[in-house]
Amino acid sequence: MSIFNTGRSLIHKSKVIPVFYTITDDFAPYAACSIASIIKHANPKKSYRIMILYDKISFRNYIKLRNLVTRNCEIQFHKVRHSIYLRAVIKHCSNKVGAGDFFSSAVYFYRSFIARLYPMYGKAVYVDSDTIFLDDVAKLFDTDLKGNIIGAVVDKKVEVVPEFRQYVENALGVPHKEYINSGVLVLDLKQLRKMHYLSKMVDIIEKYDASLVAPDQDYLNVLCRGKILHIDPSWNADPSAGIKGAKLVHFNLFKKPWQCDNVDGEEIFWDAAEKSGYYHDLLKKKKLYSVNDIRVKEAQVGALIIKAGKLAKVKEPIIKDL
Ligand SMILES: [Mn+2]
Repeated sequence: MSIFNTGRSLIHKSKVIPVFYTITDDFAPYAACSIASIIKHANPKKSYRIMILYDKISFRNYIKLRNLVTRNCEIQFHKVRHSIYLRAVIKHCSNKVGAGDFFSSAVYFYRSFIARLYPMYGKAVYVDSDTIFLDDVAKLFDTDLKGNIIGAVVDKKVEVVPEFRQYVENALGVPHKEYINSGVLVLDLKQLRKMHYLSKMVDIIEKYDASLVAPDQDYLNVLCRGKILHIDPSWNADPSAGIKGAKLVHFNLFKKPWQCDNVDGEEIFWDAAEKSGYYHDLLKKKKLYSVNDIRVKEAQVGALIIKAGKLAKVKEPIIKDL
């Protein structure tokens, strides 16, 4: 734990709802919007603990995030220290930089560290920073996992993009209707510890050093296959597939309301942004976001789809012998 903790731990551990974010400094404004949306829909009779796992964070961002604390919603910060596992992940990621990978930061892998870093919790929720809640996260936390290791929503992008679909089926050996998006997760931490999830994942990383499309998400799908509860899609609604009745909107991958206009659900984002402490920062940033930036991003997404298409041509799954 770091000096950044709020220091008030009035909330009893067994009753608290732990919600994890994993960020690097750039993600702080979006995480703040998501956290503001949790607070907006929080049940006053319940207690929430937002855990922010980070690699680096500026003092300004720390103060701004910390300012979101309320009576029943505390915020804790945790700088993830280097361990043998993290070193392996960082080494793997550094090999991939420049290969057109979106997910070349070790921070994307931090969600895989939660079970190991927090032996005091049996269950937790993980959410990406590019999400906005429209309902109480406690309801998501209360999902009965029915003996499964994780609860998550089937990935819409895989359904929609043929290259992604072929990639998960051929390269990962996961039926596309089973492949989940890892942006919203209900985690059975006890089971993740019991199966030694982190060391298993690191073993695979070291053994194959594979260049995948969405590494941490792909590993989660492969390692937990058959033990994943598919939860209601309204808990991870993708604007490109419609957000009617959504309990959580996930501005995943393609279009972000803080970069482009006319994104489905943008008013939901800006509404949360107003309470995040970053409203003016975000508006300013959006104005500076150029047509060229949008083109670069589209080219990156295009490259990722091409990569998926290439990897889909393999004769057998890349990762075998789990
Ligand atoms: Mn996301």
